[in-house]
Amino acid sequence: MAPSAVSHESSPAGTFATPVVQKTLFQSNNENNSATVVNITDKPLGDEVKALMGQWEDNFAFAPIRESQVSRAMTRRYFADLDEYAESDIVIVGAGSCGLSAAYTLGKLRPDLRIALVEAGVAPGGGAWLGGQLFSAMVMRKPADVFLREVGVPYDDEGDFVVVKHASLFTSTVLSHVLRFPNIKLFNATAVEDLITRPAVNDAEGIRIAGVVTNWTLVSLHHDDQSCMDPNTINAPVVISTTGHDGPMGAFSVKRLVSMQRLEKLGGMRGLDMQLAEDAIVKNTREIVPGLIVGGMELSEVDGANRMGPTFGAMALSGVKAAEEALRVFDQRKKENQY
Ligand code: AHZ
Repeated sequence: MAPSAVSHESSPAGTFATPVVQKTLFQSNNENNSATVVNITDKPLGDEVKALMGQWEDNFAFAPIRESQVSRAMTRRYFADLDEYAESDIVIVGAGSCGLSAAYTLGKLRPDLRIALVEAGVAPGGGAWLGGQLFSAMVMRKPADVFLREVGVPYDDEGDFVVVKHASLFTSTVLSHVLRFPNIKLFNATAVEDLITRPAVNDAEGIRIAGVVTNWTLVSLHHDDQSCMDPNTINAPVVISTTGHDGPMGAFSVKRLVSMQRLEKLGGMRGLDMQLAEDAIVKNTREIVPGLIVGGMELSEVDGANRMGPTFGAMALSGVKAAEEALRVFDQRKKENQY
């Protein structure tokens, strides 16, 4: 038996079994086809937290700590991760709406693969913390509502499209799922500043992509005013690049393909046409050079596709397709990736 109302006069901690809800779970569709979720916010505040309340003066103290314990707890894990993920199976560059959706899909389909998610910003999520013009709501055209039900994000159904009440709810939910996968490591504040290449097995293809070159983003931003700050590397037979459209950090991998003369030129993202843009991005999400899958708005720069502005269904489903494409070529690229 558990108390149903929030009360400061709680039973002592340990009297009641406290259910731990690991994540929001999608249960079923209701008649309006909107997501019904078991939401952690539907649970009353837990007994353990309630037991703290009203006790701050007399019975409250943190457990003891020494600063070196904090330092070692962080650095030991980070350096172990750097060691483990130096050889990854798949690297995803950019943790915006497309990259996060790709990571989620891969995490679900292939718990056996080691997946590094490299994000230049301190805060993952790219442009998906707000809808258009800094408004809160996020619009997704159907059938991208399937992805919202998959990850457990509720929405209003408006017929041909659905609306999430705040874009941040989508981004934070997908991010929280991605971070829980034991085989995915997010390296944020870390920029991909080059691609690792190898001669392609098929000469006509010139090169294949065999990993990424990384640096702390703050270091990457200072190559012009500091001398020689060499990078780090992550080897992987498949890289998924989702760095967004051109901008200070965007379209990174495809611009690098042009400067290394593997692509003659970029098509350049075209003007806004929601109707055309979303289908084109999802349908054309693909491996553009052996070992390099490009998805999301980065692809619009390759193909000269339209932009869609503030409608995000194509980003979620381009992420799903990028994961599918990566798995389609994975065994072959892994076989080629012998040195
Ligand atoms: O920080 C970038 C962002 O989080 C990250 N990124 C860019 N270059 C990087 C690099 N190394 C590591 N060299 C890098 N990370 O990539 C992420 C891109 O996220 P995004 O939200 O910009 O791109 P997306 O394709 O996932 O979503 C695009 C959203 C847009 S823009 C748009 C329009 O203008 O029409 N419409 C939509 C839906």
